[in-house]
Amino acid sequence: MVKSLRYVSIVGGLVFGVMTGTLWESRVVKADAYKEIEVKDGGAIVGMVKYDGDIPALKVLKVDKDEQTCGHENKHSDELIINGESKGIKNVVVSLVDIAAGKKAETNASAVLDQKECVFIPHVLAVSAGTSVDLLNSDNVMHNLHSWSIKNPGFNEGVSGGGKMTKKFDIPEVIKITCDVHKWMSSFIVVKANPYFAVTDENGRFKIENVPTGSYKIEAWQEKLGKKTGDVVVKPNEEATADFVYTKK
Ligand SMILES: [Cu+2]
Repeated sequence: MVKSLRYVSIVGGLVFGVMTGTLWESRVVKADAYKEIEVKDGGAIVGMVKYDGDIPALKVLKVDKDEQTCGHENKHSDELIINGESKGIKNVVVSLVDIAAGKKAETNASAVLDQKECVFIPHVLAVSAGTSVDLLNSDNVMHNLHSWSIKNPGFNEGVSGGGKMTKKFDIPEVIKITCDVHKWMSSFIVVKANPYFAVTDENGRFKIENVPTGSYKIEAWQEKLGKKTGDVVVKPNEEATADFVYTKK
């Protein structure tokens, strides 16, 4: 059985701040680098992130530029997408915060953030630290990529129609990405210190696999609703459940 090391100080050391609408955090503990090991008889964590309360109406974003490409109708905001039936919340990043060692981070996997019909796809992209992300423009109009990063090198560059740029993200951080050409366009790249994370699907469900046996702190992050934490115990070759409920603010 793998003995899990817990760093309570990581949780205690989180300092939160809100700056230009972007949630950022500064970690006091930096020395506890994640270690890649072979995971034998790991377990999985599954769960659902749910909304409790009346589902708020989707915010309408005014499309007032490049309508031939972006569409003649206004767009709905992706900032809080709740399934009408299951009340599951889409695009919530669920992650383990205090895991010291585990599976290899897939930093070579191709991560893509596209701009298509003047919308970022996906709206929330989670990657392991050290991942290079391809930032695409699938439209025939000029877009811009503006990263509101604090720890990673920031950028604010135009990308022409059909163009692409690649940026590497080395430091764990929540980064808001906007296109300053089209004010309604926004997305997030969430850079994680370890590979134990998932983004919820349209039913609010997630699955994190190949987790070493042990007890962990698990965290959910949603751009409008903030963070929630819980505890989860993972047993060999079993599925543990971790559900989260956000109540109306
Ligand atoms: Cu744009």
